[in-house]
Amino acid sequence: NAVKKTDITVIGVPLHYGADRKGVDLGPDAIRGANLHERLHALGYAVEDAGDLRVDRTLQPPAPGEKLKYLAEIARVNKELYAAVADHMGKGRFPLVLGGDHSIAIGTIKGVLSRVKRLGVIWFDAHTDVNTEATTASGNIHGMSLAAVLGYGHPDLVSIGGTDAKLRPENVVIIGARSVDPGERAFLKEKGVKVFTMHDIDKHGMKQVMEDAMAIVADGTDGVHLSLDLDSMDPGDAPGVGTPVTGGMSYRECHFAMELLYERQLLVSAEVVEVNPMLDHHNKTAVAAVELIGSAFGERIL
Ligand code: HAR
Ligand code: MN
Ligand code: MN
Ligand code: MN
Repeated sequence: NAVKKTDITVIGVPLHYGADRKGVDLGPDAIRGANLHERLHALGYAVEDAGDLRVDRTLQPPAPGEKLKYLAEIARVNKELYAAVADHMGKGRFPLVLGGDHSIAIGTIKGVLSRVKRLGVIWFDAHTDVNTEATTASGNIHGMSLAAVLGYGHPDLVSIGGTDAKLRPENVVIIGARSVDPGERAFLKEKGVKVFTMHDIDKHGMKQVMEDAMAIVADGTDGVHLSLDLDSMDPGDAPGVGTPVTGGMSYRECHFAMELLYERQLLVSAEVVEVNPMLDHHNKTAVAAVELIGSAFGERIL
């Protein structure tokens, strides 16, 4: 069920509540508008678009200090996403989920877990998204999604898609981290999640980091999910994100990482998140996202 010669289903999730910042809900159409389908077609894939999940646009802002902002709607949308991903994968298709903010990783990964019990996850991000309501400073659920799929956090998030199939911390790697909260640092250490920080990329180079990362996520698993937060890239190359952090992965490093991923043929599913066209310049970040997807699906220079 690796990427090559697989039929792809695109699922849009125009959700911004996990970031509590407007614009990222326009991500799916910005990515489509950057010729996602044409690019995948040119590589020989059969692509179907399931359209966008419905999101309630009318919610009132949360009370100040709320630690799980918009929890009910985020949980509802993620449950629908879980079901959609499980359904399309059940038909032998490769789900490619377009965010939306990174809280949608909960629905995506739970859906994939329902089909691939021993799942590896490769999570590109400037952040590590392992806060819970106990540690978050912002109350933004997009900073809690990785913790939730590992089984930690609010029951309404953790229980999405059932709790039988579990993502195990030893099967997860984070790449590109450079903004980690104190509570997250403790969580990562305690649970044993391997993080390749920007320091590691600087020190060892992307080739070595990817080889080590892929060895970890491939070990004892039957497939790997790619969770690509565009803020993993340097804001100079990907300015259209809600929480930019300087000193990120360069355009070339990111491309190379995706090319190496394709070479290993590990992927069974992918999501691209946090593209915010309202903060972007000429759709640059969505274009970069589509180019990265192209590389992850086999595009080469020659
Ligand atoms: N760690 C911070 C928080 O919990 C920032 C979260 C992240 N933003 C994202 N996710 N785009 O990676 O609020
Ligand atoms: Mn993220
Ligand atoms: Mn991030
Ligand atoms: Mn390319």
